[in-house]
Amino acid sequence: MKFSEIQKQIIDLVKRSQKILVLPSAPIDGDSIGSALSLYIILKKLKKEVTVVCSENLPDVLNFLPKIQVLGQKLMSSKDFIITLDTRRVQVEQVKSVVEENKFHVVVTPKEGRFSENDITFNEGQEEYDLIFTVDTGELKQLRKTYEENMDMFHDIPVINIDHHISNEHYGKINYVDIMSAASTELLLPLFEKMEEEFEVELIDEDVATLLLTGIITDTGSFQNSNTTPKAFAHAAQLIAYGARQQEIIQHIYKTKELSQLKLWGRVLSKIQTDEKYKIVWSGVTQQDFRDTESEETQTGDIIDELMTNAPGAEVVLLLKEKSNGTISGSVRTTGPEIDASAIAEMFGGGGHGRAAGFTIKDGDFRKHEDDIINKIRNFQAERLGVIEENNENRENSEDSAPMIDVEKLLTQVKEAEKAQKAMPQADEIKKYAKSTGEDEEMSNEKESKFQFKSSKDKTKKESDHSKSIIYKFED
Ligand SMILES: [Mn+2]
Repeated sequence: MKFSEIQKQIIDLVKRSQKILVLPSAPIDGDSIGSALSLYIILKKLKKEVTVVCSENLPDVLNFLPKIQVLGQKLMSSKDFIITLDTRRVQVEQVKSVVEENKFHVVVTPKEGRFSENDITFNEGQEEYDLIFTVDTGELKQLRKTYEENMDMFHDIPVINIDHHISNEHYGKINYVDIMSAASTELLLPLFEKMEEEFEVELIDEDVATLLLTGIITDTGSFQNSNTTPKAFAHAAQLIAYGARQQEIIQHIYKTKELSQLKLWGRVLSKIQTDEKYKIVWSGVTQQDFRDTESEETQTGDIIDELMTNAPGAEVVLLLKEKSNGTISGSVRTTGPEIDASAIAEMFGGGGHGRAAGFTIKDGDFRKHEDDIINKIRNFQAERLGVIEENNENRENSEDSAPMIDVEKLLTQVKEAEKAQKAMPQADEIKKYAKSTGEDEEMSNEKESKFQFKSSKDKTKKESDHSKSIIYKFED
């Protein structure tokens, strides 16, 4: 079936539905939540009741997204029995429950006035919805608890499945699935445009455009992954023309994280030590390092892998981390299947997999343990490599071969990246700048990307048609 026909079917079903449930896949990413929230805005504009639920936590970096506050974590389950009070007439002051033998009382205290029997309705959880949208969800299992706890609902209520995963199981009543799309939001854009025509209302605003662009940017790794098609670029350009706040997305999702990560990476590099003979590369981060670089303990997860890829000559890569709870944790990576990382971690009471493992040492005196740990790993390697122990002098002098890791080069890269990062105008400055340009300034959007650094409070009005050249007018 042609996509235009599927879109038509979706629109027909939306017309016939009033209470709509929108479900992004878990874990939440920019595409799943961008799809879900843009649908929320569109359906609200069409005067529908809309609920968005995901049982998993939202990553902090996505907190800036418009309408993020509507995301709920739990669906009223099909087993729930719901007593609903109509509060248009009388407001609720307090609710408590009293248990008696064979009776359970719900006591509702009104703010003012009195509740009557007519204010009460009874509902069973799932009967509420008449349409479900799943977005960016290859199989229903990916909805995790929302699916596990409400399986019946997915049989009883029509499902519209909007997705781009190659593994999509076509479980919907309508399956709007295109594996050639870089993101699910890419599929929503033409659907929303068709809805605009059909319902004869303007639906795609700057918030919707921002949400859709978020999906494309995150799923293509900011247009770096191999799934970045010409169509993805074209859709992104179209969304920017609709007023998508591209710089706001980049700023929140990539830039803020990157600077602290870069600094931490620089710190780890500056403390790198190597043992050429036993092919070990290691470094350590202390609490002081985390404070100095304004980074989080969790950010070392990427760092160990970064170390790995940059030390091809090493066999064992180790990162020691002093944790805030006073313990030391060690992450071990090995560069070949013949070196068992879990065996190394086991020497310190840990474990893991063949190529990646970890351990924790409770008494966290960092310096005291570091030498001891490295010596044990040297012995492990000595045994494995069958190397006859030479004296220390020989070991220190064996610097004629190429280094296992080129720290100098990497440090230069970090410095340059930090410089570039600092040269980037920050969102606050841009806001000020946009304000200082005055009320009546007009500019074309292709002229200067700086003006896309708008906070969500800054209003822009489109003065021309979407497809023609775009002129923005700033209001204060
Ligand atoms: Mn996706």
